Amino acid sequence: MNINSNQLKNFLISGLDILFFLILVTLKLTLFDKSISPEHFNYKLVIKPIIYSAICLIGISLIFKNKGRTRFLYITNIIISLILIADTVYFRYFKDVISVGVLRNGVMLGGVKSSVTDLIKAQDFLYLLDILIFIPLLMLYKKYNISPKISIYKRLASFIIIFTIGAVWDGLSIYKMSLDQPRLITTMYNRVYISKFLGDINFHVLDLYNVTSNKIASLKTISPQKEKEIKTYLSKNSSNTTSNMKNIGKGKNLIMIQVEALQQFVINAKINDQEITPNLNRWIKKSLYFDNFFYQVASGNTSDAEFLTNNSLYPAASGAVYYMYAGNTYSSLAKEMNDKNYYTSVLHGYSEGFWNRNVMYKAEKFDDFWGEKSYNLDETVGLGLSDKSFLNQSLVKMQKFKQPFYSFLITLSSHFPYDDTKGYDSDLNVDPIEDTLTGDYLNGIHYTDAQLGMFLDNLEKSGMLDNSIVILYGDHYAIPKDKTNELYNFEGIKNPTDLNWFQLQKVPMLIHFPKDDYKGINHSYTGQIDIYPTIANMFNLPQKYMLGHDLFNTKNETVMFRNGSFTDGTTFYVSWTNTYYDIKTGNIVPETAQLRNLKDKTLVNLEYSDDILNHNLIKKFENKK
Ligand code: GP9
Ligand code: MN
Repeated sequence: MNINSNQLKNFLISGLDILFFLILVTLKLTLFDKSISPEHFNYKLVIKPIIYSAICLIGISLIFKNKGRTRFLYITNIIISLILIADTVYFRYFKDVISVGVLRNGVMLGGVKSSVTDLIKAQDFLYLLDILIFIPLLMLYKKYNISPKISIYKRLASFIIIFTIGAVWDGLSIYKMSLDQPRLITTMYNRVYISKFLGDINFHVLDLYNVTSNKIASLKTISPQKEKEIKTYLSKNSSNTTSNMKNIGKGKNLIMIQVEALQQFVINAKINDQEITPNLNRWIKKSLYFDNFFYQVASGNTSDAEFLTNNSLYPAASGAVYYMYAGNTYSSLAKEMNDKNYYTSVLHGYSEGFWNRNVMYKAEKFDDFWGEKSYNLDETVGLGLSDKSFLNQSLVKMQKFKQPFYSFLITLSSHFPYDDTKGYDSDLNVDPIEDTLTGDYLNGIHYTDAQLGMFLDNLEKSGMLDNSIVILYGDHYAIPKDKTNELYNFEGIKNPTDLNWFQLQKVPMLIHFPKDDYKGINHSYTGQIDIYPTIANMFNLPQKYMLGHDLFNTKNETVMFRNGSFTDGTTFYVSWTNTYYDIKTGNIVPETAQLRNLKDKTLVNLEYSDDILNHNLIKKFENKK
């Protein structure tokens, strides 16, 4: 079919609005990506998903008649420009992009010390410059609007074809990222990364999709009977028959330290006759130490650990609570400590938006979140601000806090893949496992151990420990499953079973009391979910909606995991093989009625926890009071 030049000219003019939209939107989104990650920017990585997302929008525009199409593209272009300006300004302060959660929880720039006007720069409005191009184009277009009337059927057909092409290509880009970063798309733990590698439109579409699907899940009604059943279970679960250690924290500060990737196998362990964690070993001797304490995180990883210890509820089965349920009401540790006139804050020297923390901490009612912006980033070790500088600067902050306070500190430097050997400057001889992940990890945790020792010693010297209770624990494993053989070799475990693996999934947990009181070792099988009820008993806080147990007043040693596995201290149930192991002998044992009952109870606990989150039940329970 030969197209004469006149027809070609008409075709190009009639499609000018589409062409301009595609070029300008691609350019703006690419420039935005460069602005949020100048150091690692590679347009080749992001240009395709950006174009695919623009093609989807163009596909939608084809539904409209010509003038309507141009108007749709014009308005869409303005909206994209405004989103880019807002994300640019937000990124300038939070090093993050805006999400629905940020808007919903009002974590905008309101609390920003420097006013928003200081953050907006004239060049930000360059994103709107093309609108001026569009206006003349519109005039030209109206003048030469020679495009033939296109029937609704043809318009629908072109919408379906073009939108489908764009959506399939875009979907493949998103799927590829989900393979490279398995948890990222569902947990959205690093919004900047998604925006950087998929383009800002795709990020916001994914964010909207996640929020909408969570909203739909929560629309499923829950029967009043089920609500009552959960409420009754919760009140029974936290009723104590004894009152050991009750209210011993009255008027005292609470300092809770969550240590990045502190896995228990390093405690009191040596390599080449050197202690790996000499400082923690020393402080464990001055504290009450729980040597059968398990992490219970799921795909929310670090943020799940925080959620467990501050709310005593289970993490989400998939995705991250910190992202999916940041709009819920919680009876969190911070909220209940606030009600006791404590000053509550989180201290973590990393980007405020990572794991949606700045949004979630507002929901948990922390008075303040001292994030990366509140620290002098004078030294980097591992993922960001060094533990040494973070802890030294945090001590200075804490000495100014109104007392009594609850301070929740989260360390960072001992973060996977533990390869900052220069920063760790470790004196540990890890031969013959140097150049392995485990060898690198030992150097990393040896570094963090030294900083924790310095911090605790300084707290002691400052006299702050005379009136503070300190809880320190690890957030999750350090050696991932695909490197477990290194760990078995290090531990000298031959022919490992799932029981060996599970027994290695412990993290240290210590509680230090003034004057080193109550020190010793507690062998009870416990988990992160039990920390909050234990604190609640010590500080006389209400224990209303907790699924964990107060470790000083419970016989219950059941530790339940998100995947349905559990242990009662005698037997370990591994859900993925439906197998029971006797902990003492390591042998596989048959299911008994009691074990069956515990298996069912684990699933009930997980179900209740999911219902509490999906239906925002704490808000309902509080409103009915
Ligand atoms: C970042 C740090 C790491 O803030 O907490 O989180 P993780 O990758 O361990 O979940
Ligand atoms: Mn972590």
